[in-house]
Amino acid sequence: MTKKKMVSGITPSGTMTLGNYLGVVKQWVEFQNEYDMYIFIANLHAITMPQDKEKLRKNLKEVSTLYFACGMDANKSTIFLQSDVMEHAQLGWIMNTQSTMGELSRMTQFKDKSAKVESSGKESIPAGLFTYPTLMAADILMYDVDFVPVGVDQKQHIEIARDIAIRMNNKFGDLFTIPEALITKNNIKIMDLQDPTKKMSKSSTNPKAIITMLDKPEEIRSKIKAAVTDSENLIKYDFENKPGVTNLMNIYMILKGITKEQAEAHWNNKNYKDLKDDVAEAIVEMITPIQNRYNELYNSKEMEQWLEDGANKARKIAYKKLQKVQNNMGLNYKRK
Ligand code: ATP
Ligand code: LTN
Repeated sequence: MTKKKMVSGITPSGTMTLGNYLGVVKQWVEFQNEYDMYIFIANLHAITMPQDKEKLRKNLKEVSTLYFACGMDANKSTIFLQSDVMEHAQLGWIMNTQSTMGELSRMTQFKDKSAKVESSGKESIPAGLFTYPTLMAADILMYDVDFVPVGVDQKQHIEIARDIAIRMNNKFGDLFTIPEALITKNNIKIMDLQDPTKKMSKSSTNPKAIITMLDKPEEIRSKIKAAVTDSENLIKYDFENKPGVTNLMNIYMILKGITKEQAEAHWNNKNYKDLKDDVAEAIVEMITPIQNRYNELYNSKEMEQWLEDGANKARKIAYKKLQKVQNNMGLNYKRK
């Protein structure tokens, strides 16, 4: 039986966070045995926000190395840098012409990120931030995937990719498989440690608010110790009223693979210090082997080769898909 397919990626707009890892990467690693996976580093999406070129280079190398250190395996999955497969940008252009200003204007990510650029007062809003979902639609529709494993904040982008696919299939003949979003287990979002009503985000300007996959054990312990909770000293799963405590519980629950009830029982009659100590130790225990592997892989020829092989594999599929799209749309003069 042929395997079902999946595609996903992370933008190298900062160092991968614990949110990215627990939200998606951990699950990609588990899906590898069952699915045919296309996993890339979305560097073309990163430049939709202003980037410093040296920082971008560093971030992209860190994110790629972390993919492998976290357990993504080039022998099982197709792993590559988005810009190495040029067909993504070309199909992205085509998607641009097949989407509308109205549907792009409704994207909440655009509203949030453009507000951020505007409030910085330093830059104007890049047009690429507005058309971001059309490139993402190209990334997804290129590989005829069944599922797109992402965090809940990306759901709207998968929906627009589906809409574009349906519209183009109707107009130009059967071109694309209609993909489905596969949202993180229980829709859990890991929240900002200083403002637990906001998602933990790798482009956050406050380093204390996020845990990156490269933080040292002492940094992790001190950030968890300083995480915002409340004054009740009662460990209860209740996001509405106790977002800080619930966020820490979520982190522990995902790391240990336990339910809310088990977590509440575990901390019955314990205090916030116990909660924070347990959470910090669970993160350190998970992250240490990943960081050891990261140090072995960073600067290795082996990793460069994996990314090159991944791009070669992806390119073959992407080339064929782009040709078919162009043929069906009347863009080629030779073939029909
Ligand atoms: P940025 O700050 O640049 O927006 P980000 O940290 O939000 O970056 P993305 O690259 O946008 O990360 O997301 C990569 C994947 O990780 C997406 O599928 C996203 O839904 C998921 N993800 C990101 N942050 C979290 C989080 N805090 N909790 C759970 N999943 C997350
Ligand atoms: N927008 C996504 C990254 C991304 C992506 C994709 C995810 C770009 N192209 C295609 C899944 C499929 C994000 O997580 N910020």
